[in-house]
Amino acid sequence: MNLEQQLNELTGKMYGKTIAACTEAQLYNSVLQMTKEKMAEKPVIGGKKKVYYISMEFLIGKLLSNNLINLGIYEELEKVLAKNGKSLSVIEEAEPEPSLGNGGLGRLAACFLDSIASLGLPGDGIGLNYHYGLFKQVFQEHLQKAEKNDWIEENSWLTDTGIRFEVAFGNRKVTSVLYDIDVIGYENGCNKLHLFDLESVDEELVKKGINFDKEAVDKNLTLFLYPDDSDEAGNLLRIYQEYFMVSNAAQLIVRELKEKGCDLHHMDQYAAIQINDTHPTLVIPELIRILTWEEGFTIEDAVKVVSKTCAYTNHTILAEALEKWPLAYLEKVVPQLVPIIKELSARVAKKYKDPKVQIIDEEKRVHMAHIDIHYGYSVNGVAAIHTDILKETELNCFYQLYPEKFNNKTNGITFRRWLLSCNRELAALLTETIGDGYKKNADELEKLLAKKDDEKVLLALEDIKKQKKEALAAYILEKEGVRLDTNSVFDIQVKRLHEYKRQQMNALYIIHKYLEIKDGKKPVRPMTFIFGAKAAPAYVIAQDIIHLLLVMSEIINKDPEVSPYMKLVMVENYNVSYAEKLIPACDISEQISLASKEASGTGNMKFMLNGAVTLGTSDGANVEIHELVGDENIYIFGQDSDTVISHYAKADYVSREYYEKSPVIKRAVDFIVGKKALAVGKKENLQRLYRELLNKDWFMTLLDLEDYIAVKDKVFADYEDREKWRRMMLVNIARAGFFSSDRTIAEYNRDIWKLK
Ligand code: 26V
Repeated sequence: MNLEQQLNELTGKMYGKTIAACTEAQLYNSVLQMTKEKMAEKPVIGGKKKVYYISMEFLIGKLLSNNLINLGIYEELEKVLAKNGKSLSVIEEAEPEPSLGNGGLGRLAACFLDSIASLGLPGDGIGLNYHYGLFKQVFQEHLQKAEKNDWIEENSWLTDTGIRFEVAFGNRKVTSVLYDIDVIGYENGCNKLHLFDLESVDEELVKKGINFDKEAVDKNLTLFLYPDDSDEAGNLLRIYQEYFMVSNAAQLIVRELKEKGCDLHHMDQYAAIQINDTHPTLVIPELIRILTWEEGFTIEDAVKVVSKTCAYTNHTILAEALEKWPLAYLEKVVPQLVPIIKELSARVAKKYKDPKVQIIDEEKRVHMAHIDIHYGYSVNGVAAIHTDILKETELNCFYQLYPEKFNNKTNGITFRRWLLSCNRELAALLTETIGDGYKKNADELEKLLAKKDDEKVLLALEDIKKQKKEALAAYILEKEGVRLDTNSVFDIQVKRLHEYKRQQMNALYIIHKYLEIKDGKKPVRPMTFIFGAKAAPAYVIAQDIIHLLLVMSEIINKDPEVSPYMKLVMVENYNVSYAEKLIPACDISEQISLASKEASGTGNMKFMLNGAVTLGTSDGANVEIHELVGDENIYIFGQDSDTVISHYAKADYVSREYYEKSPVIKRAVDFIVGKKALAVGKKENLQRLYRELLNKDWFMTLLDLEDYIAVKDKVFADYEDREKWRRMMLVNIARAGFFSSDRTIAEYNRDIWKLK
C-alpha cells in the first residue's frame, strides 16, 4: 500500500471520510496515527549499555514535522496531501505544543534525544508527564498574565505502556503510570522518552489561571511544570516532583537491568545515568537505598557502583538557581532518604574539612550539586568559558579535589528541527549547492565557504531571508496585529526573561533610537525590534521589564513620526513553535547577557545556522561562535567575564556613576519615568524598574550600555553594505556545523557514557 492509500484507509476508519473530505483537525489526527504506526515499526536501538538522560524538562515542541523528516517521508506526504487539496504546513498548525520545559535546559534535552537516536546510540529520556506545560502567556494592560497551558488531547504522541510503579513519600504511597513517546532517529531506529504520570492526578484541582491546591500532592503532582520560582508550599511540591521522578526512574532502570541479566554490582557496565542539572540528584541516594535495602548490598558496594554510574551536568553559575533544600523539607517529603543523605554527608565531612564542599551545611541545607560532584564520576559544563569558570571560580574547591571528573561539553542543537524543518528553503539551497552530506555530517557545511564569492549563492541566501521575513511578517500581523516592513532590518531577542540576559539593555537602546528620531535623526533604513520572552510569575523585575517593552511598543508603533522608521513588537506566548518562525527571519541575533552569566545559550546557535549575524558579549557559546567565524563576521561588545567577575569580587560596580557620567544613558533611563511612558504605563512598575537600574542593577546593564549603542549602530550601518552582509550570512551558516548536537552527543558518548 502506498502512503496515500494508507492515509485514506486511516481517515476512512477514523472519520468515515476521504483525505480530501477531512477537516484539518481530522487530518492531523489521522496523520499522527499513521506516523505513530510507522515509528512503531522501526527497530528499537539496542546494545549492552544504555544512557538514561533524566531531566525535569523535555521541551520537545511539536513533533509531527520532525518525525516525518526523520522517517524520511515528509516530502512524499506533502505531495499526497497537496494532490488532495490539503497543505501539510496548515495541518502542522493543528498540533498542540507540549511546553514541557522552561527554556534552554529543557530544549537541550529534547535536541539531545534526537541526536542520541540519530547516532544510533541506545539512550532514553526519563521525565514527568505534566498535564499543563509552562504557562501560556497573555498580555493585558501591558502586563503578562499566566494561563494554564494544556496539550494532551485524546490522540497524542503518548502511549500508555501499562507499566505502574509505587512511590512512597514516607508512609504515603502513590501509584505512577508510565507513558512513552517514541523518539525516532534521523534515518535510524527508535529510542524512548519515558514520561511518568500520577495515577490519581486530578485536573479539577486547577482553578483560575494557574492556581491550584499545592498541598494535595496525591492529586497535583504532575499537573504543572515549575516556572523556576515559588513559595514554600511550591518548594515542597517541587521536591515531591523530583522524588517522584527519580523513584520511578530508579525502578525502571533496575527493572531493565535485571531483564538484561545484569548483576547490579556491575550496573555501570549497563547503564550511564546523566543527571540534567541538580533536579534529578535524588536518584543517587535513591539507588543507594534500593541497593542496600532491597538488593542486599553493603553501603560500600552501593556507593561505589552508583558513583560509577551517575554523571552530572551543570547549566548555570547563578547562585540563586542552585538547589539547596532545607533538610527539614527532605525529612517531610522523603524521610526514607534522609539517613542515606546523612551518611553520604558524613563520609564527605570525615574526608574533607573545607566547609565549602560539605553536603549538609551549617544551616542544615542540603546542597544538591555537592551530592552530584562527590558521588558522580563526571561533572561537565555546557560551553568552554562556562566550564572554565566552574573550574577556576564557582566549583574551584571541587576541581582541586577531583580534577579528573571535570570536562566540557559545548551545547549543540539538532539540525533536523533547526534547519531541515524550520527552514526548508535554506536546506534545499544547501543541498543544491554542497550536496546533502551535511544532513548527516554537519561539518560538511564548511563546503559552503568555497562559495564565499559566488554571487548566485549569495543572492539566493538573501532571497531566502527575505521570504522568511515575509512569512514571519504575515504571521505577526495575524497574531499580534502589527504590520512589519520586510525591507527593514529584523533585530531579534527571544529567550526567557531574566535580568542577566539584559532585555532591559536592549530596551534602553530602543528608547535611545526613538529619542534620536524624535530629534530628527532618522535611520537610513527602518528597524524592526522583536522580543519574545516569558517571565517567571513571581519574578517582579522581569515583569516590569515586560511592562516597559509593551509600553514602548505602544508609544513607538502609534507615533506617526517614528513608526515609519522603527517598529517594536513583543510577541505573545513565545514558545518553540514561534521560535521556528522567528529564527529563520532574523538579521541580527541579540545575545547580550552579562559576561560570565549565560552558561552557553543555544538560541545563538540556531540564529547563526539560519544566517543571522550575532551581536553579543563574550559569554557562553558566543565565545566559540566568535572563534569560528572570526572578528569580521560577528559583533562583540562589552566587558569580558574576568572584568565582570572582578567587579563582583570587589563589589565596586555602582550603576549610578554610569548614569551620571553619560548624558545618553541618563536620557534613556529617565525616559522610563518620564511623562510619555507614564501616560501609557503603570507608575508602580516603571518606577520600580527605574530605581532598580539606578540603585542596584545587579546584572550591570549600564556597564555595557554605551559600548552596546556604539557597536549596534555599527551593525545597522554595516547592513547597508549588502555584499559584506551576505558574505557574513554565508560564513555564519558555513561555520555552524560545530554546533550540531550530533557533535555534542558524540563527545558525551566518547568521554562519559562510552556506549559503543
Ligand atoms: C533557574 C533559575 C531558578 C531560580 C531563579 C533564577 C533562575 C535563573 C536561571 C535558571 C536556569 C537554570 C538552568 C538553565 O536553564 N540553564 C540554561 O541551560 C542551557 C542549556 O545548557 C544553557 O544554554 C543556558 O545558558 C542556561 O541558562
